[in-house]
Amino acid sequence: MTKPVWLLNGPNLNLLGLRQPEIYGRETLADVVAACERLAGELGLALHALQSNHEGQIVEHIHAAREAASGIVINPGAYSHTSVAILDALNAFEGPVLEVHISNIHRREAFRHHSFVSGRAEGVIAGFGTEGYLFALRRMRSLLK
Ligand code: CA2
Repeated sequence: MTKPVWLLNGPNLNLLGLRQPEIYGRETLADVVAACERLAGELGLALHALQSNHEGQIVEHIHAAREAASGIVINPGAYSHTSVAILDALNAFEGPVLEVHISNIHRREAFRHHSFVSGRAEGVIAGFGTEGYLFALRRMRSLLK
């Protein structure tokens, strides 16, 4: 059986839909995961969704993904801009990695313009709202063919 795609969401993304809708939209994380599960089903992919507010926990999830995931779609949240540890963990993962940002990080504060994860990712999607996760899943399907 094909391994699932892992959808990893980083810190504060559990608050989606509850605050700052002008930046992150009105959908909750549960809504986003449900939409991703629906699309994954249509694409013939299995999906395993996780969210953590803790850098080390995200690193542990990526380690577990080495055996259990075919690919990773990750929104590392603010850790995108700070975490060499998450980059190193992703470098130890052999499958495709796609990075998603709900907002257009390049149009925001300068400290958000650089992502450590982007240097590892096969592709980066930013500024398409929560639809970006769906675009990433479609691309992941192509990469896994
Ligand atoms: O645009 C994105 O997806 C980000 O990864 C979101 C991160 C931010 O630090 C990155 O620069 C860009 C923040 C996620 C915070 O999510 C919230 C959602 C609702 C209310 C408060 C925070």
